[in-house]
Amino acid sequence: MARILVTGGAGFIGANFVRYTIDNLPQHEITVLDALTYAGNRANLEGVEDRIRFVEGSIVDEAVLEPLVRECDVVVHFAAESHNDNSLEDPFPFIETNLIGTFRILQAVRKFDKRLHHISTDEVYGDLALDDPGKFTEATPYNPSSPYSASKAGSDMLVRAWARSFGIHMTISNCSNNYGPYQHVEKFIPRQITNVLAGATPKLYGEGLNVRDWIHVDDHNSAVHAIVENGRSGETYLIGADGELNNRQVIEMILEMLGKNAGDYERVRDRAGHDLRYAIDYSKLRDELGWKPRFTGFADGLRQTIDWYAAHEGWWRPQKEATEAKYRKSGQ
Ligand code: NAD
Ligand code: TDX
Repeated sequence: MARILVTGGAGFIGANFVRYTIDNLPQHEITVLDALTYAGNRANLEGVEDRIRFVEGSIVDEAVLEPLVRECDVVVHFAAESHNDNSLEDPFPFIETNLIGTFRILQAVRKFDKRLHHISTDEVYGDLALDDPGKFTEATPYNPSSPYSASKAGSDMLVRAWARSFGIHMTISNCSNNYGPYQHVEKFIPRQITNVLAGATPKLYGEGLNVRDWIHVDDHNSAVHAIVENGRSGETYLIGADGELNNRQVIEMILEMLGKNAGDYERVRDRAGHDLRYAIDYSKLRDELGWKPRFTGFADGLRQTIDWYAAHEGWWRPQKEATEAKYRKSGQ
């Protein structure tokens, strides 16, 4: 049994982590610390609230953070500003939460000698060419492109420095693009699903040839548990599930699964600095920890995700109009 402090536990991946833990590892005690930004939503924890302790507050706020870290065994740190497009419009919250917030967590785990698992992204490695046969590995040099990915790269570097300089017990995971229930409608897959459900046209950036390496959120979270339980302190593990597809393929699949013509989408302004391709080699995680993904068929996972959004209009409707208003302003 462990007392786990989950930062960002009211967001997409964090809330799924809480649910996954309650369903599969119910011996653990969970405290969620979440600032409930536009991306955080108490409704993501509906049905499990009585199984956890929920604290509303920011990881930047030492007065809130420190007692929670003191009382836990391990911090699983999901809290972040997570959307590339937002980081292009207004980078400051990314600097504050992803860098200063992670710094505060590091100081607290150092002070109370606690274990930290830091959740990060494959975007810290920059991008690969479309015709590059290679994939990212733990040895790929950092080369982030956007304010978001630079802030995550910086947070990873801080975690490594605190391990080397102060001997904190930590692991880091860098995961590829997640999909599944409770993902904010600003992100690619839920935006397109809810566009179709709302009678609007799906929006593809540029030519749509950019490749993302999709992983179901439950596979990300089972890998996080494998690392928290058996990962070696000081190590980084890449998490992926061999899910490479370009955006055009994904948008066409969504349209077809919802009974529309595959070509019923609109091309909009491309993202500035748009990364071309992400691809993960997860052999270290597989070979060292024996982890493997459960959702190996993207089409099945996507269908299940579409069904979830179709059945939960009351969850996504309140975010939809404000999100699309933001996109309209930036011509996307
Ligand atoms: P999200 O935006 O859905 O959720 C982020 C959560 O963090 C929200 O609940 C928000 O309220 C909370 N938060 C933000 N600032 C905070 C602060 N200062 N203090 C406390 N809580 C705060 O993001 P997500 O997609 O669930 O991503 C979670 C983590 O996983 C992030 O660290 C992200 O970089 C990483 N990641 C995401 C993906 C992906 O595909 N979504 C892939 C790899 C890694
Ligand atoms: O409307 C859209 N149309 C479109 O073509 C949106 C919102 C996105 N896109 C494209 C941009 C990307 O190539 O789809 C792809 C995926 O976009 P996002 O969902 O914004 O994800 P991405 O930028 O790849 O980053 C995601 O994966 C890595 C997460 O948001 C990050 O938090 C994570 O670190």
